[in-house]
Amino acid sequence: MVRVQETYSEPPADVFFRECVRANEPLVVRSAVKDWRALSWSPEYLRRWDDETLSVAPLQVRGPHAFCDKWLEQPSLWRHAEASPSLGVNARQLLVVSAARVHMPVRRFLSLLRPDVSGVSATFYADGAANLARYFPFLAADFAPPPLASALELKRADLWIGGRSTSRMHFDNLDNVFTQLVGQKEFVLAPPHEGEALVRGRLRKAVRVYEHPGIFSRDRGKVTDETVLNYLSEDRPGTMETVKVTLLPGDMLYLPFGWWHEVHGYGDDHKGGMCASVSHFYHPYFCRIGGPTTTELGSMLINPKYKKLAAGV
Ligand SMILES: O=C(O)CCC(=O)C(=O)O
Repeated sequence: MVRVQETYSEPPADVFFRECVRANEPLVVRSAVKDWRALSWSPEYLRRWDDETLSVAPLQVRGPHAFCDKWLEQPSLWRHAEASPSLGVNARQLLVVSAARVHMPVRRFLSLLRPDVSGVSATFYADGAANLARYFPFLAADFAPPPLASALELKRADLWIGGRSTSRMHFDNLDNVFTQLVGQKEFVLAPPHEGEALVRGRLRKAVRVYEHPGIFSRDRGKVTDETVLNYLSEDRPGTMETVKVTLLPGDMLYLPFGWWHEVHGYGDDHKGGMCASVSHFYHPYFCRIGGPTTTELGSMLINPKYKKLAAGV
């Protein structure tokens, strides 16, 4: 059975490294953060930066893929999808991205958080992708890297700001300390080995195009040359052993390298429907050999970057 340990006090960095990072075990620290200014973020607070431009992912708000960032589709639905893509690329499925990111001012982004209020049949998600440094530098002083992970080398912090959202099951080649700030997030988690047999070749990305207000077009979109190996080749089957963890504001989740995660975000009605989280991403303690054309998930090795640290324990 998959289990996630929970605690109410942040462990010291050496204990966290030994029991979680080196063991590749997730950890939930309830109410880990109490004094970050980010806990009081709201649409009113963000309106100070009304004219700043953001890059955000459009999400549908109706139908089977409502609020989903990605899903699978047969290539036959897409024009220009080659019948037999290159070796090791899954020929049966495309990984469809809800729509290419669009740019909009903070003011408009905030006004579209709640589709029931805006009347627009789309909502928008500021969904990571190194967005703190590029689009939200004005929020960087409102939180800080968590002390428990100080043995690891920080790569960057990403923000996840939107309303309702679902990030499809995938894994990242990073260690992640994820902190919930506003609203709730439900994580469906599975250890690295649970998904290995469900990855059958690289998935090719197909990206739709969004046009305001509320139009998502496959025909104007395209099948790209980008392929990925960190998504399942089918919808998450019931046989995949998972565990659910719900995070409330101030809760922290350590998401180790390679762990599968599907993430459902729910906005806080008292904060204009806003949901916000931050990931502190670290160079991972583990790694896999491979590159952008690898077609199978290799075994996990200790990242040579941490050789000294590994030798010292
Ligand atoms: O919060 C989300 O929607 C996705 C988070 C995620 O995938 C991550 O932190 O790696």
